[in-house]
Amino acid sequence: MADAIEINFDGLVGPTHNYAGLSVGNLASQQHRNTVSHPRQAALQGLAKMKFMADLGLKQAVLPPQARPDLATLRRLGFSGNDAQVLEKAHRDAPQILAACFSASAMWAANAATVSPSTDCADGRVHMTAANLVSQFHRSFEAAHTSAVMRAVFADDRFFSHHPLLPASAHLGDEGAANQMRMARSHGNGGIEIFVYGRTAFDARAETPARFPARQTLEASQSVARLHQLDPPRAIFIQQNPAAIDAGAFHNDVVAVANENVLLYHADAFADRERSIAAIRAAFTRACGSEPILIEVPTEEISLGDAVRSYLFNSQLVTMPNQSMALICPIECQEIASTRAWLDELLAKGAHPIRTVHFVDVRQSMNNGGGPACLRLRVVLRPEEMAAIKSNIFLTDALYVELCDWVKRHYRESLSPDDLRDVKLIEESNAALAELQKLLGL
Ligand code: SUG
Repeated sequence: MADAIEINFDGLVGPTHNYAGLSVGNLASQQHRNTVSHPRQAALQGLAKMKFMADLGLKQAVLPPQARPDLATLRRLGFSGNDAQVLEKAHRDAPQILAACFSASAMWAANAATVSPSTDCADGRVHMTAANLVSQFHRSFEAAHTSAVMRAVFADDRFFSHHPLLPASAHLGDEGAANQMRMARSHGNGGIEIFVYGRTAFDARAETPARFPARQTLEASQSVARLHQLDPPRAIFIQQNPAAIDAGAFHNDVVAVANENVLLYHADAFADRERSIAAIRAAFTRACGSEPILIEVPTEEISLGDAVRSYLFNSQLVTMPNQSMALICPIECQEIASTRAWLDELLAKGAHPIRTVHFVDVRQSMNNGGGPACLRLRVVLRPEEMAAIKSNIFLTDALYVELCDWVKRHYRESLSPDDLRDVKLIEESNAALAELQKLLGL
């Protein structure tokens, strides 16, 4: 299946994008708590990134936002009456719960699911497990809807196998592809899947971060690998460095990114660095018959603090149509001296296939701890698998224009914390999503 390609499915930012400081351990989310957000700009920034990727010659698709506020969850928690009354009571008694139910966090599609390409799976189908996201309340109720969207988009069961969400328990906290990296000689070849977990749930003596929660458990990662029918030697489990989580790397994709045979990672990304790297190298070499290219960034060149501030490792590392690689970085990497210098040097020394670096502005998402790579879910598909997708979700020039126009007609320019009690926001969001559904043929 050498002709398989990678498609980036980006989450479209929803009309209620706001800053409520909901994610403990996510420094940007905490820093921007209760500041004014700009939903229209956020959505246009996301769309501009998608268009940029498509213009590079890469296949780009879009996933719809979810309906927010989640009134069903508010009612489940005892807020009653008509919609306006539910908002008013929640705003008065539990403003953080109201904000959680308004969160547009489904935009970070890297947390939507874990996906294994058909070539990795014993039954030759693409396997998908939507993430339960149990570790953060506001993200936990994305899961059921995400699962439904995945089943609707990847509907043909000759090609796609969907697994139910893992049980909604802290023991099985699953954050999707943000904690999984795939490496192979090329996207179409069989490869290895590296699952990076934050803690071991069933071992009370295991090392855990001291300050911040470790969201992904080993037991969740192992379950996904089993469900996806991965060949055991090709599925490896590496613990994320608790110090990285404590420095604000709440997902592995804040400190590491892989593409085909290249792994770019911070020296402090993994617990027991030498053993972890040796395990990755050995598994890759055994499975792929050649050595991987491992680019380690030392702390002396980029501190963990700068890695988290810049989101350098949340860049998208992609294979270009001419087979070279490009790194699509958040614009913050250009503004921080250490990452800027490191990127200049990366391009100067060439023992790796990365030939170009581009910068994209997704600041509205970055303010909530979501960089370029957080916004997308990677799916490697063979031509016949791609042809089985019937909805109008692949980004063309025409769809891009339509989506920008749709955003400009429906999204507010800004949202402040107080706006979350405005019942008109519900009507506006519903109208926007109803129109989008038709536009995307979902
Ligand atoms: O889960 N932020 C998201 C950011 C997710 C980034 N994704 C990846 N690294 N793949 C999170 O912490 C902030 C919401 C708020 O504070 O309003 C938030 O949910």
